[in-house]
Amino acid sequence: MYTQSFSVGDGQGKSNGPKPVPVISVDDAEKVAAFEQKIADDGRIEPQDWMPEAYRKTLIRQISQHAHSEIVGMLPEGNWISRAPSLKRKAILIAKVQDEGGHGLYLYSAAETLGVSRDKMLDDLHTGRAKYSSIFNYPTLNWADVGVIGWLVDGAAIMNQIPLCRCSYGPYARAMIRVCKEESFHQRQGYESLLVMMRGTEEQRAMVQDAVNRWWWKCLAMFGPPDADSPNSAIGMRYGIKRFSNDDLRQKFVDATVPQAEILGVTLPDPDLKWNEARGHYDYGPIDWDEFWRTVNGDGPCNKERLATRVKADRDGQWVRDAALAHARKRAAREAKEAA
Ligand code: BYC
Repeated sequence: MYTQSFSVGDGQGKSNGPKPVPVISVDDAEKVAAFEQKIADDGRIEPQDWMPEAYRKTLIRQISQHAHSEIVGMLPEGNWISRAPSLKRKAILIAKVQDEGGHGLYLYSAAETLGVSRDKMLDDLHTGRAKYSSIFNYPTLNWADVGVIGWLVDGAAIMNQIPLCRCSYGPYARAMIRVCKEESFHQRQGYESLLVMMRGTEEQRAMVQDAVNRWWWKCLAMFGPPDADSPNSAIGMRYGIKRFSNDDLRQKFVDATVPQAEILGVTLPDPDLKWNEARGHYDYGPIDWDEFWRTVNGDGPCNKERLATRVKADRDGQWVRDAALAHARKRAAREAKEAA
């Protein structure tokens, strides 16, 4: 754990009186200056470095939500492993879902370097205190949904996550490099499977279009609320955690995806979608933010099901963790005895 002498953490200010004003000693001021300089120089902050409490908290919030999104993100596609249409598609899907589990593990490990325990993060997820990406609270109704998740959901994730490879916190940035490599494979396999379906029967093409119609708007919302309604953006940008705003990334995603949709031969379900010569970007229609917030706040179509599945998986896996710990304890005792 770090000693954060400039800390204005949770425990402080709980009394009824006025919040104590943090006293900045010369020593503290030097630490703040060194931290700020490293951020200004686009350097990396490492776990052993001094950091302001607000930086640590912002990172824990974002990285843990990101980790939760990865492991909850295994569920909508995991539903289709037993129903994949061929051995090849099944093998690809198993590998992809495993990758998402791995991403969750890298990210929980990165968050742990900030002094929060994995048990605490998982407890927050399982009790509904923690957020995870809104996108995983929608159902996967047909096989084309799996392809569309790869193409659009992973495509949106890559757009958001490539800049995180340059995030100011070293362990998060390094985890994201590996995550992005794998996500890019996920996106391509999804797009390829949709290309195959679009060259298939009329019914297959209709399945793809139906899946695109259901996922398109949810993917645009994935980037988070509009910049004007994004309370965390200012601190994320100031500390070099976020490099682009929610709206900028959303626009980049739209601009990159429209030509891909044309090649695929699907229509994106937005009558307002058109190239704006003056802006040099595609214009797009309004996003239903009420629906987004309802889903984020627990009332989406699959929120309850997703959480219940996670809690059950955690409970069912308890004996494995107990056994691993018992084995580790026995081994440590044996080694200590042999060394004595
Ligand atoms: N869903 O101030 P804002 C993946 C929350 S994994 C739910 O803009 P920030 C994948 C936000 O947390 C995808 N909640 O926040 C995995 C905040 O609430 P709190 C996940 C959302 O942090 C498996 C409040 O709204 N990717 O793609 O500056 C298979 C206000 O928002 C959402 C990441 O986590 C949402 N969509 O910006 C396939 C990437 N959006 O915390 C694919 C890392 C916003 O104040 N995270 N909220 O209670 C980020 O880049 C940023 O955290 C966000 C939000 C852009 C998501």
